[in-house]
Amino acid sequence: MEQGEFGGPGKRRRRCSFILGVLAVLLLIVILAVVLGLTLREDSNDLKPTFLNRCQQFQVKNCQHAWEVFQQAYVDKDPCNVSMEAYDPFIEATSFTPSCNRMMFWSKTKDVVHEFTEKKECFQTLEDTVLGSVLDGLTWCGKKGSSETFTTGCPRWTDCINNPVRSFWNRASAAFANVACGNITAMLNGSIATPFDSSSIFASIEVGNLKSDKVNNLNVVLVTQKNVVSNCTNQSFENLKSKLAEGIKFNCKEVPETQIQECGSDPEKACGSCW
Ligand SMILES: *[C@@H]1O[C@H](CO)[C@@H](O)[C@H](O)[C@H]1NC(C)=O
Ligand SMILES: *[C@@H]1O[C@H](CO)[C@@H](O)[C@H](O)[C@H]1NC(C)=O
Ligand SMILES: *[C@@H]1O[C@H](CO)[C@@H](O)[C@H](O)[C@H]1NC(C)=O
Ligand SMILES: *[C@@H]1O[C@H](CO)[C@@H](O)[C@H](O)[C@H]1NC(C)=O
Ligand SMILES: *[C@H]1O[C@@H](CO)[C@H](O)[C@@H](O)[C@@H]1NC(C)=O
Repeated sequence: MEQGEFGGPGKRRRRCSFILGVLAVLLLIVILAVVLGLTLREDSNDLKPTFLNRCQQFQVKNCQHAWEVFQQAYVDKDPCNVSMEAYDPFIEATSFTPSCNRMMFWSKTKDVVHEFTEKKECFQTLEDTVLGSVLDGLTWCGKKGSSETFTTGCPRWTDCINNPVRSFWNRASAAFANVACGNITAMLNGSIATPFDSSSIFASIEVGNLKSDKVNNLNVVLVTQKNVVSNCTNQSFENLKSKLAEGIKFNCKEVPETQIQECGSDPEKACGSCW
């Protein structure tokens, strides 16, 4: 036998330990996968405790009832056929009350707006209220013929229009806008070509639900970064104005992101004079 054809005894031993090494790694991967699989499966049952936990941070009379009517919106239904209206009982159960002059809307500025409202708790986004907080970041759906809630294998946002998560956010956004009062603020993105994007929830749901007998002013804060793409003269704001109920006044101001971040750390400015 030619040395090297199949490897000498030394090479064979090395190959042997190499194979053992590969087997050990494979075993580790299998163990990890099993452990991860179990953890993920546990997580999938987490919606109810998470919901109740978050709900109890707010003045909701009966969170258990809120959970039950929430579930009824999508359980035992085709996950692509859940309407906005299915969540009406949930909206009612939370008995959300607005904070006039402090309501903050946003579109394409998620990080900067939440960093700002969380730090000073003066302005309030939908996600800071009971309407949005209990389900922020979560996914859920039901299945025809089942009484369970699923958190995996659900349609994604764009898979179908009437999916449980999207319908929920549309309904909660409509409820938030419906009761908005006083001066309201909207943080929009000055780094994109169309800050008022007609496909956004802000444009397609919220603006149309603002009531002129409750809202005085809509103040747009157009957040700018290093490279300003759009300013307050952008044509899309004409579109916004045309969608506003008559009587609601429109203002727009370009504000650098750094200024908003600085205001977040100044309690007096965060509630008023930041822009
Ligand atoms: C969607 O649900 C409604 C009732 O919620 C029902 O009347 C309708 O037939 C359903 N559509 C489909 C395509 O399943
Ligand atoms: C505006 O949108 C761009 C592009 O999606 C993003 O990179 C940027 O961070 C956004 N600006 C703010 C203030 O959120
Ligand atoms: C509402 O906004 C208008 C115009 O920006 C301002 O004059 C008024 O003082 C504001 N009212 C409140 C309560 O903030
Ligand atoms: C606003 O943007 C337009 C182009 O979109 C530009 O012509 C104009 O000078 C800008 N205005 C200001 C005040 O920066
Ligand atoms: C802002 O307005 C929209 C129309 O609604 C245009 O399509 C954009 O091109 C415009 N943006 C800029 C930077 O001019």
